[in-house]
Amino acid sequence: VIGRYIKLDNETESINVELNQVDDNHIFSTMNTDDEDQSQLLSNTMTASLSNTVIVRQPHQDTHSNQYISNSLGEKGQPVIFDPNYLNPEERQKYLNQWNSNNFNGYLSDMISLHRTLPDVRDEECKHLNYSKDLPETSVIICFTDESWSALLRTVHSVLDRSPPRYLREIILIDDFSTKDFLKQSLDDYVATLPKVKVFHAPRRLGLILARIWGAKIASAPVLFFLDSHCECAQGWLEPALELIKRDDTTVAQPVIDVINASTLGYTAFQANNIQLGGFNWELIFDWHPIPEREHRRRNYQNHLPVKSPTMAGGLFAISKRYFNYLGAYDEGFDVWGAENLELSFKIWMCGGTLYTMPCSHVGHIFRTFPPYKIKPYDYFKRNNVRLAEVWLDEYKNYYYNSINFHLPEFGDVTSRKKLRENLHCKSFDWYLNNIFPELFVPNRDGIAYGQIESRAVPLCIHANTGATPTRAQMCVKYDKSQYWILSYYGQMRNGNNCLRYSLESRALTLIACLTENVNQHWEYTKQSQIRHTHSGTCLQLLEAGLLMMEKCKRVKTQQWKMARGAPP
Ligand code: LR7
Ligand code: MN
Repeated sequence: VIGRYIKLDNETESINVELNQVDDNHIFSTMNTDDEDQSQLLSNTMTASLSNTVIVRQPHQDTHSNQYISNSLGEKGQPVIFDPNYLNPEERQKYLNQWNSNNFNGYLSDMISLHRTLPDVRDEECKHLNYSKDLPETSVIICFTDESWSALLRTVHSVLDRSPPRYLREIILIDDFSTKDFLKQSLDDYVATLPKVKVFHAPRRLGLILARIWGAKIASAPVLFFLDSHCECAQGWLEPALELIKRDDTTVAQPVIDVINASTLGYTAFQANNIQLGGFNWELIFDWHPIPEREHRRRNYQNHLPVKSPTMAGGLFAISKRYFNYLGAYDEGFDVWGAENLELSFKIWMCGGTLYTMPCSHVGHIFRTFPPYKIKPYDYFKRNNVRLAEVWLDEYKNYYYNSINFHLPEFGDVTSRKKLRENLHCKSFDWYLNNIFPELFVPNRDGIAYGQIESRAVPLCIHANTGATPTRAQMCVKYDKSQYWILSYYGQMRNGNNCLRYSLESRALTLIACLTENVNQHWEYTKQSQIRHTHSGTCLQLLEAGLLMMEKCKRVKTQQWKMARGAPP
């Protein structure tokens, strides 16, 4: 703390704030104000009086105790509202460079303590659980390429600071051929001062998947815990996984992945009654789903108990080293990034294991819109996915191939992976879908009407426009994906993974991501060929120029639509 109050320009009043120095260039205040004018004035005054400084405001108070908890930046995982306009040109350039090289606010990250505190975000029930006294040891494996210095080391310190030492054998850092200089000698030097941490520099770019396989080979503890290189482990993150794996080493456990905001670095936790489970769609893209009712029931509505998850996000999970190797680690033909998370998820379930999400274990992850590192000039994600589909999806692979128009890239040899599946006597993908992920939409199982929806009044077809634009009818075009619909058994009118939605409040007919059990997305195709919205009891009607409206149901041609009944072929 370098000061306590500041006089404002108008000289008549002074505000009592704490001024804290971060380093030579940065001072921030913990003044709690929602008054924009006041804070603006304060910032101006300070920038004028203290040259070469930036003011960042940390406006949040801890609402529970109603007092300031922290007096330094980002502590308790609080968001920092950061205004780059107060930076001098040189600092501002650094700030922009950090965004460019990380796709998150690396400049702010560098100002926050590597040991910053986080609140104990666990549900009350979690805090009173008793764990075995002799849990297995773990090797934490963190692969990175050109990661931000502070984000990487905050990940490392959060592991060191919040793991019971007797359960942490080592932290293995795999540097996947980074180009940034500070990730070489300086990192080695820094890490040499830390207990249990080792860095290994790859001699060439391995890609995330081979880097992980390498890390797993080096690891000496019976449990592997993988993390991304921009995470923060919260209080009690480790024990729940070790407990599950100790009981049964074919159990794979993932923490709740909390959100660290890419610009404010604020930490937001998911409460146990609100966590999301991993799924995927037929483009083989990972997605999130709410916990289905069947899982609530199985757990007797006890939110803190582990939840069976159909898939994993991929970056953050614990697995026994023995079981990881038994399952054949990852397909070494996967390049750079992607598909490995679904491969491991399918293998776990189909080959006799269990995949849980643990509501009592929390790890934050900086979510960003796209990765910043150099990528190869071909679609490795697609190639990885084709390998995945060939080996694990059986006849269901055609749904994926359909989504890429059956344009299969060269995907190499998958014989050894098929052999692996055979040797392990794994169950079928059909079994997986029916038993582990029954919520997934399977076109030929769950469709009751399909194809184009053509008006009986004029030759126009309902056309899918995503986003806020209302859905309209256009000239019918055969084989156009935007005109291919499936009415599901559950009443969804689907175009790919998007569903037709009508809300009485907004009176808008739009297309958004499908959600099961959402009344606004529930439709019927009636005997009179109407498309009826169940909740509002209205029918889809064609107006002039392809405009669509929901109207009172009546026998008019403009409310009649041709659609093929039965499941799609
Ligand atoms: O070539 C590479 N070499 C690497 O070492 C590419 C990446 N990496 C490192 C990278 O520095 C990072 O630490 O691998 C890690 C993952 O890459 P990210 O953070 O750029 O990707 P992501 O968070 O979007 O990736 C999610 O999906 C990936 C698919 O391959 C991996 O499984 C990631 O681990 C996974 N991240 C998570 O599950 C965290 C939650 C995000 C979600 C959903
Ligand atoms: Mn990540």
